[in-house]
Amino acid sequence: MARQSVAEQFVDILSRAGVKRIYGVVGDSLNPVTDAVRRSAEIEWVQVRHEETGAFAAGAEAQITGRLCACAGSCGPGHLHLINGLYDAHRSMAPVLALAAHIPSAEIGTSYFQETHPDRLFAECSHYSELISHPDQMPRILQTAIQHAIGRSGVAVVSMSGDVAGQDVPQPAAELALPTRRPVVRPGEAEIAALARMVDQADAITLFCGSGTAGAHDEVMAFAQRVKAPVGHALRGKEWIQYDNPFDVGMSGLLGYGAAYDAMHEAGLLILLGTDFPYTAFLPDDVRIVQVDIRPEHLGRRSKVDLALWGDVRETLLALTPQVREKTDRRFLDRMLAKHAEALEGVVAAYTRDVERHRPIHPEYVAAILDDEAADDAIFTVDTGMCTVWAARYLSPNGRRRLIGSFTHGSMANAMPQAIGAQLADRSRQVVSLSGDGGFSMLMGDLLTLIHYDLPVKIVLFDNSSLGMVDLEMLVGGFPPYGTSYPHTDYAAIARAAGAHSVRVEDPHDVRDAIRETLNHDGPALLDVVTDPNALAIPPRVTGRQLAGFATTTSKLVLTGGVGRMVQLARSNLRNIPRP
Ligand SMILES: Cc1ncc(C[n+]2csc(CCOP(=O)(O)OP(=O)(O)O)c2C)c(N)n1
Ligand SMILES: [Mg+2]
Repeated sequence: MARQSVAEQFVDILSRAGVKRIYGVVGDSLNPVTDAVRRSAEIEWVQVRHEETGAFAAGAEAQITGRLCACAGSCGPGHLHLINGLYDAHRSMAPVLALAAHIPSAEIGTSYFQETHPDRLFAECSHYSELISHPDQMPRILQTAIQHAIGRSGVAVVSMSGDVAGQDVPQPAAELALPTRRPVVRPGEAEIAALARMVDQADAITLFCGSGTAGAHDEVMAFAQRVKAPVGHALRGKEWIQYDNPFDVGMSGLLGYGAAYDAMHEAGLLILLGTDFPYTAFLPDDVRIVQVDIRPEHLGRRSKVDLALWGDVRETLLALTPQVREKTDRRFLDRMLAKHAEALEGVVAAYTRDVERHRPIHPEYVAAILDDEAADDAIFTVDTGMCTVWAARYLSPNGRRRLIGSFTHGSMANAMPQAIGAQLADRSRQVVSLSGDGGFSMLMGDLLTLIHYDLPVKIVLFDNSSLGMVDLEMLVGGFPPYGTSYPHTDYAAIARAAGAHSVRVEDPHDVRDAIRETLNHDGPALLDVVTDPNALAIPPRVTGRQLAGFATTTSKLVLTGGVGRMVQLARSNLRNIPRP
């Protein structure tokens, strides 16, 4: 049998684990690996302009496909550039394998040119970070890394010097047992029975859902129906829960809306389903709380819990629902649905006034039309900043659309890089990046990657010449805005010069046509919408201190956000309340 190099075996094992592409920038220390990729029929090298983009793209591809995805950086600065995107992937629980190439192995520890210690560097943003310093370590280290990334849903990093990658493996890899399917994890019978007792005893139950409810829409609805519970969600639960939901009371948190906060605080029993929602200020401390999570380390770390269940949400509800008595009293549910509809009606009225004539263009108007015009199975990637607010409030999930952002790590510049990974996973699907001008310009070089690979990503750029979210935070905190504004930039001209289709709009009357033209274009396209930097949204719960901040700066800048099509769901849920 022909001899195989460590690099060839590396690529071979990745492809057997389902990896389709490696995002990266080449470099001397990576050469044996990139050469093995060049000769591989299964794995493609995606040549990004900045390694951070590659890590974000791999993380997004993993979130869309559920498969292991990969990125690579050359020694020192090359892999250092991966780090922010890897933090995001890890905290989004995306299975990503990163290769951090290392300086020549004989030089490690001598402060050699470009020296870093990648196995230490990536320890915090991974489940596993190890150095392959001898060919004999292959294939076990790589297999272990893959098992960590898939099995524990997050990042694993393998560091390896180019000289090690270029050596022959002592023996061919045996068939490896690679875990590719998730197991069923259900709490024990005693725990399910204890929860069933608590549910039977409780009068007013609220469910609060996070990303752990992925794939459990029907089970959550069936349980809510049985116990007449309002259902709220965190941002990462939105795409899984906020559609076909007769129990919807909206979203809690800094960007929240509707009655989720009240439903959680006025309940007798609050059940947290697959959520690691970080803002303890929004969680009640005088309500009985049950938490269900697949990750035991998440249990009880945000609020006190009266009962903790270690298990998958869907499996837990499948076991629990038949064990609880059906409740007939809908009073709490109906009161919360009414409160929710009322809260949404209020903001709709505030937002819809004059918005078609408002100049500069109101960003909420853009988001509302985008929601209307985008495909039913679109993938939206959303920049951190005000775009997150508009996406949370205006994009309507339906069980087929996807919504990806940097919702836990909170990094800027995520959306366009994530769109690259989402689009490469499926070229035929509509992928729309909601980008802020600050975020877009941060990794703007990778607009060239879209063009290079002719990826039909649609970038909708909310161009407010400002770091708008921080402007708002300064205002809320009582600081005068500083360091937040940018000179006006014609991003459409930049995109056109780079080879993308582009449109710039400044008149609200042109927004719908421009969005249609952009979405219908058969190739990469950028829509530069000049938006109002002062279209601010305030969180529904602001503390006294924060309010003092508002009072000391100017309050007339403040506009509460609208809520788009959600109001229709709230209205129809109200209509569906059975009349006695
Ligand atoms: C990498 C990074 N740097 C800084 C921040 C702090 N930050 C959060 S949102 C934001 C402003 C984003 O501006 P832009 O992309 O233009 O969006 P806008 O809020 O204006 O819509 C900043 C600076 C961050 N989250 N991530
Ligand atoms: Mg901006």
